[in-house]
Amino acid sequence: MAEIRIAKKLTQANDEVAKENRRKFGELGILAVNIMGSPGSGKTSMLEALAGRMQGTAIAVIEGDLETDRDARRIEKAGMKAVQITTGRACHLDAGMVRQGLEALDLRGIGLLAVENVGNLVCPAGYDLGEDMRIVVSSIAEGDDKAAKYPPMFARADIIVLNKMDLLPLVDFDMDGFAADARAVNPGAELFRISCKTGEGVSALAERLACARGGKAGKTVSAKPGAKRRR
Ligand SMILES: Nc1nc2c(ncn2[C@@H]2O[C@H](COP(=O)(O)OP(=O)(O)OP(=O)(O)O)[C@@H](O)[C@H]2O)c(=O)[nH]1
Ligand SMILES: [Mg+2]
Repeated sequence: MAEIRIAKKLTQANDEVAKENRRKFGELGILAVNIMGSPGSGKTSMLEALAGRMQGTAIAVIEGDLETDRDARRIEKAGMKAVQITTGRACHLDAGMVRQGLEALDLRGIGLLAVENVGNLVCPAGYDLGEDMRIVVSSIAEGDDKAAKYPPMFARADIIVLNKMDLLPLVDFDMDGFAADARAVNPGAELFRISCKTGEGVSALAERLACARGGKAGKTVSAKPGAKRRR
């Protein structure tokens, strides 16, 4: 019982900081995107692929990993600003970590802030970071059953990205089954099929994000407390 009470308090504290983050993104007109998915699904690769296709939108990235700054270095190499948060043992980012990341970034001129969450299909789903949009990256290599087996992660996604489409001829993957499971768990989510290796589908995703960013920048202050979230 005591453990349950503590967990509730922690989540409430997280939600307060998430609100502050959301307010800040609203004031700055920045689209904040929380990118989640299994280790190796292609979260960093997707950001690298998007970088060259989002002309006119400067991207900054908060990278979350248990150890190393390898992903942040990849992001900088691709021309984006980056800050690495190493969580040690924590299997997800929380709103306080994102706030710390924001303090370390120069956000002037930034249109899109991407938060690459710790690779994990379970824990990150439970934490609001103050984001506008959630993207779950799954991949052909992981198998077609992930939406059905990890529903909380997929249920809260605005966009589901199915990456590594180039591997489809090599892997037994039931595309219709994956799409049906995703629809059953989350009928409102948009599905993008991409390959970071060949570039297939990445431009369409870039256009979708640019459009969302345009909508956000057009609002004066969009981060009102209690603003609509599909939670
Ligand atoms: N064939 C193929 N390989 C890909 C594709 N996208 C990513 N990869 C490879 O998949 C591996 C993992 O990609 P990352 O982008 O590092 O994955 P990640 O989700 O950021 O991984 P973590 O940060 O460890 O959770 C790398 O070897 C990539 O080169 C793709 O579209 N096709
Ligand atoms: Mg990564």
